[in-house]
Amino acid sequence: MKTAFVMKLKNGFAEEYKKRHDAIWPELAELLKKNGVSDYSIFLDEDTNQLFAVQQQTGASSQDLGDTEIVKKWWAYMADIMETNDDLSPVSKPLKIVFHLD
Ligand code: RM4
Repeated sequence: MKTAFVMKLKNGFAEEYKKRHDAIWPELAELLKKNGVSDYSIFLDEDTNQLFAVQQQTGASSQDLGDTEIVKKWWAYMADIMETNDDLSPVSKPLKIVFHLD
């Protein structure tokens, strides 16, 4: 199942965001894949700093893995450049699919 959600980057951190994701922690990548997340991309609207994430998931979404230590650590690591909730999880909103062409 393909799902999508939005998050928010703090202004001026586009380069840093990409740099950190280019060097995503292997253990996080492994956890995502082990939990059925694949074909996972995040796009940035440079005018609004909105992050648009899209992924294939067979089970939990990447955002549902926040109870694992590695995701909590990653979210804390990213918190200085993203809009977060009090628990440092990224503010994220799931999106409704309205069109798909195979
Ligand atoms: C994002 C955000 C998401 C995580 C990806 C890898 O910035 O932290 O929750 O799944 O990185």
